[in-house]
Amino acid sequence: MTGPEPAEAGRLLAAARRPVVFTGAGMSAESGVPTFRDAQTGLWERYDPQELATLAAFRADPALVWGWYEARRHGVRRAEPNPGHRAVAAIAARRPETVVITQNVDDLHERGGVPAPVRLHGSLFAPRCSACARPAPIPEDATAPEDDAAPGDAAAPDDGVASGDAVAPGGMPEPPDGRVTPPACAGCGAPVRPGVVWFGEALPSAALDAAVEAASGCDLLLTVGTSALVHPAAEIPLVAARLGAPVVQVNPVPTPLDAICAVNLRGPAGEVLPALVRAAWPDAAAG
Ligand code: BV8
Ligand code: ZN
Repeated sequence: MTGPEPAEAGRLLAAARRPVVFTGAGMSAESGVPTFRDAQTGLWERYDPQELATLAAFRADPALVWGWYEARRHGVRRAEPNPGHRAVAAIAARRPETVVITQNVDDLHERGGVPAPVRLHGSLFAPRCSACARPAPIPEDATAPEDDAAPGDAAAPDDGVASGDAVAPGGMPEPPDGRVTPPACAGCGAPVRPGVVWFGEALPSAALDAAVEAASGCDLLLTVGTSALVHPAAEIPLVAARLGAPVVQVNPVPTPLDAICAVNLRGPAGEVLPALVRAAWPDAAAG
C-alpha cells in the first residue's frame, strides 16, 4: 500500500483505546468463502442469495434452502482464517476494549482468535427449530473433510467436496443433488432451520443493541470488506461517524461509506490488515 493513508490509519489505530472492527463478507473472501456479491455457482447459480435467504424460500422449499446452508457450512468448515482475521485478533489483544461486530455467518473470527464477536446476522453453526426455536445439533457430516480431498488436489478447493463431486468455480461446493431435507426438531418435529437472520427478519436485539452501544462509544471504527448495502447493519459505521469517531475502511473498491471515512485503504483485508497492525505497532509480530 502506497501514499499517506497506511501511516495515517496506523496512527489512528495506535491512538485508539476503544476500537470497533466491523466486518462483512470481504473479510472471509481470501479464506475461499464466496461473498454475497460473488456470483452464485453450481446448483445455486440460478438463485439470488437475497431470495434464498428468506423465510418464504424456506417455507416454499425447505430442502433447497437447507441444502444451500449445508453447502455453505461445509465450505466454511474447510476454510481457514486468513491473515486478516488474525490481524483483527492482534488488535483485540493490543486493545482489550476492542469490539468486533460481524455480518458474517462463518466462524472464522472465532477460529482466528476473536472468541466472541457481536453476530448481527447469526451463524451457520447454530441451527434451531423453525417452530419452537429449540436449539438443534449441527448435523454430523458423513465425510470428515480430510478424508475426501487431498491438499492441493485441484478438484478439491478448500470446501470439503469429495473428489469427483462437481466442484463449482468460486469455491461453493455442489452437493450431489443440492437439496438436503432439514432434520426434524427433537421437541416438536418441525423442520430445523439455520440460525441466521433472513431478509425481512429482525436482527437479534441483544446483538444490535451491543453493536450500537459499541459504535456510540468507540474512538475508531474499522470497517472491513462490506458493501454496506444491507440494513440496519450498514448504519453501524454511520453511528460512529455521527459521534465523531474516525472511520477507516478496508475494501478493494469504493463503497457508500467512502464519504464518511477518514482513510480509505484500497486492498484485500488479508494483506491490508496485517500491514495496518505493523504500521500501528511496528514492534508487533502482526498476525
Ligand atoms: C429487516 C444472513 C425488518 C443470512 C444476511 C433500509 C433501506 C433499504 C432496505 C432495508 C432497510 N431496512 C431493511 C431493509 C431490508 C433488508 C435490506 O437491507 N435489504 C438490502 C439488500 C437493500 N434488510 C433486512 O431484511 C433485515 N431485516 O429489515 O427486518 C424487521 C424489523 C423489525 C421486525 C421485523 C422485521 C435483515 C438483513 C439481514 C439479512 N441476512 N445474512 C445469510 O448469510 O444467508 S445479510 C448478508 O448480506 C450478510 O450477512 C451481509 O450483511 C450482506 C452482504 O453484505 P457484505 O457482507 O457487505 O458482502 P457483499 O458481498 O455485499 O460485499 C462484499 C464486499 O467485500 C464488497 O464491497 C467487496 O468489494 C469487498 N471485498 C471483496 N474481497 C475483499 C473485500 N474486502 C476486503 N478484502 C477482500 N479480500
Ligand atoms: Zn421445535
